[in-house]
Amino acid sequence: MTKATNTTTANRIKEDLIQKIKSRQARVCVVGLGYVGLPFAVEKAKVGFTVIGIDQNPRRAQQVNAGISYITDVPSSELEPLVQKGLIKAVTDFSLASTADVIVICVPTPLTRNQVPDLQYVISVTENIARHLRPGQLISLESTTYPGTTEEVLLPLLQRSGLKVEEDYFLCHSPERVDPGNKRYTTKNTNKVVGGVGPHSLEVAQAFYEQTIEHVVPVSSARAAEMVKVFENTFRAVNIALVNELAILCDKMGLNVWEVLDAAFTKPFGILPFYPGPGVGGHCIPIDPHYLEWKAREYGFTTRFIGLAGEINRRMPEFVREKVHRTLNEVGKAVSRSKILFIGMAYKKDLGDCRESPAIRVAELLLEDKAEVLYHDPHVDEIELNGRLYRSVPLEEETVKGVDLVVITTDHSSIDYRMLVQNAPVILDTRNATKGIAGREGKVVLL
Ligand code: SAJ
Repeated sequence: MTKATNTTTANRIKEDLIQKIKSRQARVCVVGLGYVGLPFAVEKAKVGFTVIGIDQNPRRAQQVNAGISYITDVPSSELEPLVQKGLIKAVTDFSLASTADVIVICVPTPLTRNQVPDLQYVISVTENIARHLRPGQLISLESTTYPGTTEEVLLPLLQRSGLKVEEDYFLCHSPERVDPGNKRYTTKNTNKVVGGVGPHSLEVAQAFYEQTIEHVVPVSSARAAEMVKVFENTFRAVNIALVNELAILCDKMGLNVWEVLDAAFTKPFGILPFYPGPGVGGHCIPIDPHYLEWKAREYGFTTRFIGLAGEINRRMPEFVREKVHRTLNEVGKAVSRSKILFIGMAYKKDLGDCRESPAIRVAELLLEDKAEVLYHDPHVDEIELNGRLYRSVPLEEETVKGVDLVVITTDHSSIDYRMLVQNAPVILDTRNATKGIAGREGKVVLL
């Protein structure tokens, strides 16, 4: 075929796909039905797209097909009717991938044990997609990753199909921006950045995302879109590390870091609120910046802020452990003969997610110091600490009175902090969750 024919064909393929997308006739495949993929699938189905979800976990597929949501931000009452109408179906294999016009990849991008990007899930999914790739498809990578992944890893795998990107199929990166538990900003109203491997891919991707997201932000390439997201999470990691370092310094100087920060954040411009804590959890902030750190080394560049922020944030559980020892010493008790009640095991408030949770790290360190540990977390029924299973205890006055120390590690909204302050012998509050509770003076030690 001559180039001209190719161009004509390519344009027709692109126009046909855009038409299918705009008429909502396009079939959407979401790979990875986690905290990103499931809300995304629901948003697309709500506007009329038929969505096939692919998840390697058969239990997740069963739950989705039964209309049962396992993601806090997706009520089953929203999922179930869409499944009933046949707008969402979950499977565990890729046999239906070729029936999809748009395939969105929302699988995890963790780190290996030695802090190196682990793209095994992205690679295995892309290899499966390549086996089912056909003309007229848009492939979008949403997983957070280093700049270059879409063009350097996905594209060569997809090219194995013999199809040509920008002519037969289209490829983009559109980073997920999900803040788990955020009721104000959802998949629908969070601005979405999109970058294509070429202008045709960008055009198709923009048309797709504009169907359900209020504001789509095009950038010049997939690499730029990848950089946007790792920068966003690096920005958070560095600023959290800054206030964590300040907390350690204020502790040494006998200053109340929470008072200092609250006053600093009264400045109406040029500052953004971040607060110290027992460390940084979740599957994003402790991990994503190291994707950029790793890639920068390829250019002979050391991203010192990222390394330093990670070091400070990872050190916070040790700092809390040391403060527990000091707090108990103040009342003449040794950790090794103390009973400590943890309030919260999840990595952040009002969620049950414990991935990379600093609360777990603190509890395990104190178990190593021979403390007796129990915990209450309304969102976490049971947890493994140093290889042993613990169950959340009911939060009762007798329990609180019966321990030597209460450590607040996650500031869940539903906790009765007043009861804690009234009944606990002493509290180490790493989240300032007892702020404004009468009688906390002399009872509550702040991070
Ligand atoms: N944390 C602090 N101090 C702060 C803010 C957070 O100690 O001032 C801690 C939290 O307790 C938690 C950890 O940092 O343990 C991460 O919290 P997070 O809310 O920054 O991170 P995620 O993983 O729940 O969600 C983030 C998104 N959060 C926000 O933008 C508020 C965003 O960075 C990403 O869209 C998302 O990860 C992602 O998927 O990348």
